[in-house]
Order: sequence, then structure tokens, then C-alpha cells
Amino acid sequence: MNNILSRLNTKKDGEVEFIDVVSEEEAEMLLPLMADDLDMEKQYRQIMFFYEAGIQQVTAKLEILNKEFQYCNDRNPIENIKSRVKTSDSIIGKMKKKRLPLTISCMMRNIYDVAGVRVVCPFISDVYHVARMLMNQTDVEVIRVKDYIETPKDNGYRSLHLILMVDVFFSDQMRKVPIEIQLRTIAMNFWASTEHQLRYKKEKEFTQEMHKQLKRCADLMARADRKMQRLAENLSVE
Ligand code: 0O2
Repeated sequence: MNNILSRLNTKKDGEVEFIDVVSEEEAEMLLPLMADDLDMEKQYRQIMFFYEAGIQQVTAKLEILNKEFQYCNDRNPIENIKSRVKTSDSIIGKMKKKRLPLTISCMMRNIYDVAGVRVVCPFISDVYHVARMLMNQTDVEVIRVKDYIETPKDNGYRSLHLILMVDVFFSDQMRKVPIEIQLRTIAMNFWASTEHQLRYKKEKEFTQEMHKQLKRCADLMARADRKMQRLAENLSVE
């Protein structure tokens, strides 16, 4: 059995060392864009290119929606867009946690957030408006919606998560690329970004009290969002 990811040796600085090559059979099945005899490093780059192309496609769609809204409403429903391709370390960590075999085919079938786009909007209504506009496009297939705004996580995390399959046209074929889109307000993003930094301070113990305080901060952010939403509605800027 080919085990590509387990043969990627990630060095301390996050760089990936490539040790082996994938079989012709697996390359053909999973990566139809590739020539047969590419070495491991090129194969890994090809896969990441596939996801990056998906990110570019979604980002372009979002930018068009943002501009169109701007022309009609004199304001932007998107504050900023950030994207990333998951590091090999992070992919391997997630697959190990899910007890999945460390193969590329398994990664492609089970890990939907290799390509991720984060969209930050001013108001809650913008989050849902942008999500609806995106999901209604004919070359986009909605695989999963997790609404952590309607139902926040226990720790207070709020965001709207979509998994979309996006059609991307390459020189000789169309491929469906899975992308995770996280949409949230500026306040939700402030909380999530700072909470992430605190949680990853590994030298310090994350106590129950800290957990409680963070939950309170999340609730404060949510209250601010609701107030801003009401103001937007009163001023008819939604
Ligand atoms: P990173 O570095 O952001 O990529 P799945 O197997 O994907 O269905 P999972 O991973 O539980 O299950 O998916 P979920 O809950 O829909 O979303 C996971 C991602 O949401 C995380 O990615 C974070 O980006 C974000 N997220 C979820 N919960 C929290 C939270 O409590 N705080 C913060 N700051 N972000 C959160 P990763 O994979 O953890 O990492």
C-alpha cells in the first residue's frame, strides 16, 4: 500500500523532506494532472497546486460578490479574506487523530479543510448574505454546513463553516476541489484569533477559570454583534 504522507518527513522549520515516489497506479488514480515519473517533491507540489487553484477560484468569486455589493449598496460586506493550504504536519496530525491511514487518497476523501478560506464580515447579516450568494452559484456544490453562530461551541466559538466542492478548469479537464470556508464577523474573528493564540501557549496550563473567562469574552462579542446588527438595521445598511 502506498503511504505517501507517512513518507513525508517534516523538519522542525515546517519544511517537508521528500523521501520516496508514489506508484504509477496511485498517481494515475488520484492525480490525473501528473506525468508518470514525477518525483515525490513534484507530486506533493502538484497536489497543493490543485488546492491552491481551488482557493484562487473561491477568492475570485468572493471578490466579485464584494465589488458587486459595493456598487449597489456603497459598502463592503467583506472586511477581509485570508486563505491557507494546511501544512503537511497539520494534515498528518488530523489524520492520526481520526485514525485514518496516512495516504493521499485517504486525505483527499476525508480531509476537507486542506484548502481553507476565512471571510470576515462587518455584520452577522453579511455573513449569511455572502454564504448564500456563494452557495447559490451553479459551479459550487455544498457538501456540509456547520453553523456555529446559530449553535456556538461550548467554549463560545462562533463562525459559519461551509465545505464546498468548487469546479476548477485546468488545461484538459475540470476537477472538483474541496474548500472549507469559515465566515465570521469582525468580533467573532477577534475572539477566535486571540483565543487560538492563548490556547497554543503550551508552556502555560489552560485552567477552568481561563476557559470560563474566555467564554465570557465570547458572549460579550456576541452581544456587541447583536447590537451592531440592530444599529445596521435601524440605519438600513444591512
Ligand atoms: P486550523 O489551523 O485553523 O486549520 P472535521 O473533521 O473537519 O469535520 P473539525 O476539524 O472539528 O472536524 O471541524 P470544525 O469544528 O468544523 O472546524 C475546525 C476548524 O474551525 C479549526 O481548524 C479552526 O480553524 C476552527 N475552530 C473550531 N473550533 C475552534 C475554537 O474553539 N477556537 C478557534 N480559534 N478556532 C476553532 P483546525 O483544524 O483546528 O486548525
